[in-house]
Amino acid sequence: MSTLKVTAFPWVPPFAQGLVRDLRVRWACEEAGLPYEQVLLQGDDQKSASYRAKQPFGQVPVLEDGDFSLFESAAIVFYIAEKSGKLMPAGLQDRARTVSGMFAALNSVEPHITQLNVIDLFNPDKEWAKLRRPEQEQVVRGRLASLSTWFGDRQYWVGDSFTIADLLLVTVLRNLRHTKILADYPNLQAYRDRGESRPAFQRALAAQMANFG
Ligand SMILES: N[C@@H](CCC(=O)N[C@@H](CS)C(=O)NCC(=O)O)C(=O)O
Repeated sequence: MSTLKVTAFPWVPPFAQGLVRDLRVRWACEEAGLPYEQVLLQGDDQKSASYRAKQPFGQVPVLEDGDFSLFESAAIVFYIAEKSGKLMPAGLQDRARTVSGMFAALNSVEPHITQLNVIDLFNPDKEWAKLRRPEQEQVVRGRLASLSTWFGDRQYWVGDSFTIADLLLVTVLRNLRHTKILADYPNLQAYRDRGESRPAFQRALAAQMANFG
């Protein structure tokens, strides 16, 4: 059996360190007990035709499993769950709930947080960003309030088992770390903390951060 390989960056700016999406893949591998190696992109690797053939947008992560390669971090963690038989519950309906959680994380929550981060991290001094920020924070808060109400006192998205829905949603919520917003939704903050305190997450984070010196 070949060792899985995941692409990553040798350096990113401090605001992105610990958030780059290869973290999701590392975390899934650690949870599933599948060994992996990282492949650091150097120089213009991102722009090369051979890399673009594997990732059309020149981004990380790409997973390679022997001759097979896959892009999109959510598809990759789904593949790792399928391959390992872990991180997904048994049963049609619980599996469907897990997929629902994956889409909720990436389609209903992450885009709004991304918009806030476009303002806070990439354009903090721009006039348009200052004008837009209060409303964008309200949009994020609206999503978190709805999610918090629905989530209630759950431990994880589906029952008591950690799944790839949790893995994705925790990494999405981490993207608010430069703000104090999550503190206003204690059950979501506790959920994020629960995810981050998992030993597999800590190993994954340490492996990504080790690249940044
Ligand atoms: N939807 C993609 C997004 C991948 C993505 O945004 N990767 C970022 C790092 S987190 C990247 O490679 N950025 C560098 C670039 O776009 O040039 C996924 O989930 O895999």
